[in-house]
Amino acid sequence: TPCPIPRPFGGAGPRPRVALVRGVSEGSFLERYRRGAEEMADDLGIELVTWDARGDPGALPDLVRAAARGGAQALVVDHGQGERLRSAVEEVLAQGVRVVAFDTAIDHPEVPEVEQDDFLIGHVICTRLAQDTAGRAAVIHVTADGFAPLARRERAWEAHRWRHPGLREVARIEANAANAAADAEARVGQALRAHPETTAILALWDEFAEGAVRAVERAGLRGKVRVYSVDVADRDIRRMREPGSPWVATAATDARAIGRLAVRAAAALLAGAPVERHLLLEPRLVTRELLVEQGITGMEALVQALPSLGESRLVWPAWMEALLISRGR
Ligand code: SR1
Repeated sequence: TPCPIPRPFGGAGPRPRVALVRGVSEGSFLERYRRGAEEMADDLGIELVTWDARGDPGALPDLVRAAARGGAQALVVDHGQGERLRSAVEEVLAQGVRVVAFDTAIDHPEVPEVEQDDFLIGHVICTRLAQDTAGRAAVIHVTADGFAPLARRERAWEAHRWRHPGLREVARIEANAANAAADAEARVGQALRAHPETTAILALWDEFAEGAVRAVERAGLRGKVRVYSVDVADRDIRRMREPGSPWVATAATDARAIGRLAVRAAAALLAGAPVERHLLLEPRLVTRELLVEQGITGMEALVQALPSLGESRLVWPAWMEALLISRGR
């Protein structure tokens, strides 16, 4: 029997409208997230509109309200600060608007949260750092304040420092999320001058890693300081593959899969389908060695080599697959 496609999908009416309300949009990883969300919306016949706070968490609550006033039936909100956002989210929920969070701890029973399993991401990259250095390293740690994924990754770093007392944090940098790579480059450069004993940099966002790599190269420290990071994108792969690159490993999911999952979760809520509260994507370790040895030059080849980075199996109700088939996708 054919699978019925629920309203507001598949009928003759106007396309359902979903808003991507972005706290942070800077960098290759989050650009790939946007493209993934757009593709999934297109596949499902959703009109996707974007609102962008450009790294200013204070602007996000008003954008949530504006997106609802603009007619969005569901929102995907990323990189907000839960306590600052909660009342705006509760207001729009009360108006019947559905909400999905990505990298935002809203902590509301009606709001599913998409996450890259950030404790695990932190664990995976810190394990590699500890293994490569036999548990002894002088580490510059680059993060930013006020972002749930970074706070979770940092917890893993704290646990690893407890586990390996020889991992010493010589500097903790809180870089500016609105100007991430350039700010990280400048501040890592200063930290390298202040701490010439540094042997590793732990950068909890690939934008910070990009800045850290430039700082290491500028300081002529290739071969002495290694960079460990989170996230992967085409630009990162190119950087990691450069001869003698200090960027040796990153722990990541594919941002495209995140964008696609977030939009499917919004679509499922719109159709009245249940969605799990915590939608966790599985991260993988990507090493420079793997990229060079397997000749991987971009994200599509990386996903082929590590298929668990590809499309998530989460939130695929039967009607959604039927809808895609009916739309020739
Ligand atoms: C400012 S938070 C940056 C992080 O958000 C995305 O989840 C990426 O993983 C990035 O590391």
